[in-house]
Amino acid sequence: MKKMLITGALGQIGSELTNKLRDIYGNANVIATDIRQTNTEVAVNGPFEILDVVDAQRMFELAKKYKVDTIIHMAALLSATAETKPVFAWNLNMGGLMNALETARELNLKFFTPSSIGAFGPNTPKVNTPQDTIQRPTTMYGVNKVAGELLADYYFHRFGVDTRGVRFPGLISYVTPPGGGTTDYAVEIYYQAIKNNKYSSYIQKGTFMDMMYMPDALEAIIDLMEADPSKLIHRNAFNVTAMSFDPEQLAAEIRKHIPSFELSYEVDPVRQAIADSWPNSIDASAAADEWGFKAKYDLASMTCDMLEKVKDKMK
Ligand code: AKB
Repeated sequence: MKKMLITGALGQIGSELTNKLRDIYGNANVIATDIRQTNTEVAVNGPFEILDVVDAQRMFELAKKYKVDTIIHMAALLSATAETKPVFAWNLNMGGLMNALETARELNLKFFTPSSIGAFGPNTPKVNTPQDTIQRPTTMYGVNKVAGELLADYYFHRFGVDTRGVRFPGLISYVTPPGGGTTDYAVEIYYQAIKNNKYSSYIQKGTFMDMMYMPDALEAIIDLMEADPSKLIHRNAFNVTAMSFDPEQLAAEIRKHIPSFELSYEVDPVRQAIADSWPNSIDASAAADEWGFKAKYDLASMTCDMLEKVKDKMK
C-alpha cells in the first residue's frame, strides 16, 4: 500500500485508522472520506473529501483523482441500527460495498473491508467458533456481512481483485465513540464508571462476546494488508479476537481500579437478541497461521489503559 482512500473515515475505526495510516504512509497519501465533515483532526490533517458511499460515480472519481492504489471501505451501519432500519441498512451496506468493489476492479486497487462476528448466527458453534463453519445469521447486519464476505471472495476469484478482510469482534476505544452497535456497552461502561461510578447494562449478565482493543484492530488491518499474498488461504473474513467476557467480568476488572463501581441491568431486548445469536468466543488460529495475527491487549491491560485515557479525556 502506498496511497489509500478510506470511506467512513470519521467513524469509530476510521478516525483512528486514518491517523495511524498517515503516520506510516504520510498525510498526503491517505485520503479520508465521509458523508459529512465534522471538525476533527482527520478532516484537517490531510486530504478530506465528502463521499456518500452509495454514490458510485463520486467514489470512482475520487479514487481516480488521487491515483490511490488501495481502497479501505469502512462505511457501514452497525448491527443495532441496521435492525431498526433494515432496508436502509441493505442499501447502504451492500450498495456501498458493491461501489467500492467496482471501483477496485476498474482501477485495479487493493481492497480491505471488515466483516464481523455478526456474520455468525444461532446455529454456528458457539465456543471457539471455527474459521470455516455454518453462518446463517438472523440479523440484517449479519446478512450484509455474509453477503459481503462472499462478494469480496467473488471479486478475487472472478476478477483477480486483491480483496482482504477480517471478522472484527466488538472494538473498544476511547477516541471516537461507536454508534449503533450491540457491543457498544463495553465502551460506555468505562465512561460511566469514571463519570458516575455506576453503569446500567443493556446486555444481560452471562452474555459472552468477543472483544478487542482498538490498537490491536488497527495493527490487524495493516498487517493483513501488508501480508504476503502467497501465504493467504483465506482472504476476506479472518476471525480475529483478543478476549471474550460478559458484563460481570468487565465490571470485576473495572473494580480493581474503582472498587465502588456498581453494575446494574436494564436489558434491551433487541440488542440482547442480537448478542444471543452471536458466538461466545471465536477461534483466530487461521489469522495467526496465515499472516501472524496476535493481539497485544487482554482484558486487564486494556482496562488499565482505557480508564487512564478516558480519565484524561474527561479532565
Ligand atoms: C456491532 O456491535 O454491531 C459491531 C460488530 C461486532 O460488528 N461492534
